[in-house]
Amino acid sequence: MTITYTPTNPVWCSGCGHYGVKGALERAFDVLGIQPCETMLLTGIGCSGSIQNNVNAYGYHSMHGRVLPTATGASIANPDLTVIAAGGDGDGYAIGAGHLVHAFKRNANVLYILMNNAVYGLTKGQDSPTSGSFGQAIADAPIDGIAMGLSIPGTTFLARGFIRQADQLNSLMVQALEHVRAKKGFAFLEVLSPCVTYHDTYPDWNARFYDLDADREYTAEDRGAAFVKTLALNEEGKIPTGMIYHEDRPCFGADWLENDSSPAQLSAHDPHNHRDELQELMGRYLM
Ligand SMILES: Cc1ncc(C[n+]2csc(CCOP(=O)(O)OP(=O)(O)O)c2C)c(N)n1
Repeated sequence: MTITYTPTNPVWCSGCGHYGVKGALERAFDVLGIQPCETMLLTGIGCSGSIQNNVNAYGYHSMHGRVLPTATGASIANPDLTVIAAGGDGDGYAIGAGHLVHAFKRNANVLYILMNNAVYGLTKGQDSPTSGSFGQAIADAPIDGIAMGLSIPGTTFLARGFIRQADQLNSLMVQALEHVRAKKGFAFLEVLSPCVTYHDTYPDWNARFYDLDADREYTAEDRGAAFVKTLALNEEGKIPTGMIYHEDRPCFGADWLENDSSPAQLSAHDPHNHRDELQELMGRYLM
């Protein structure tokens, strides 16, 4: 039987930054020769989350804020998959913030693309945890996901792209996918992806982004220096983009992957080994 899959057209508004994220991801698949059959894209809920409908890969639309534990599970269950999680700033920095902290700490082999538009787009324009970053007169201070990641010793890949800086974004996407393909763990790529309908941050972000890749004095291999630089730029009202920090460390579960006993350990959790219990359990809820 031949299975054909035709991705549908995105439902995003004309001018939405999320088109740029989708384009960069698909271009990176091409550059690295990554096939749909070896790739899984999981998302949260939001305009950002709907990227899952439109990229040719295995997909799973998770609950709002819950994409990271779901993606971690997929990556552990099938280490051969290239697992990508995606969602918005509401998804990752508000309801899912606790999961993000633990994903940073755990270093499971997942690429997480956080599409930051500084607004709740799908629910039509409420303030998000990053809304303050455009200088609105609101009481909350904005969350900086990169600074948060730098403060957690387990992080191995922290980068920020801007869809107006397409070459840099394409390069960061390739580097992030290479990180997970090499089983180095959690790659966090925040993308500044403006929402032209409810909160057009293009002018503000155009004026404030600071390309760290172009700063010859900067090295992305020193966590302390990265932290100092990020906070100093934030103080000046700048938003650092580029490769901000990376480190080589084995991913969560790397010892299982290298250890011959790993298939036995994993098969103990194989649902097929528990078919009867599973059916009995499902029966209880399907009455
Ligand atoms: C548990 C739960 N709480 C709240 C919602 C409502 N909700 C759906 S999307 C969303 C926020 C979307 O904003 P963001 O994650 O930033 O993504 P965007 O739409 O801006 O891309 C909210 C609050 C929900 N679907 N589920």
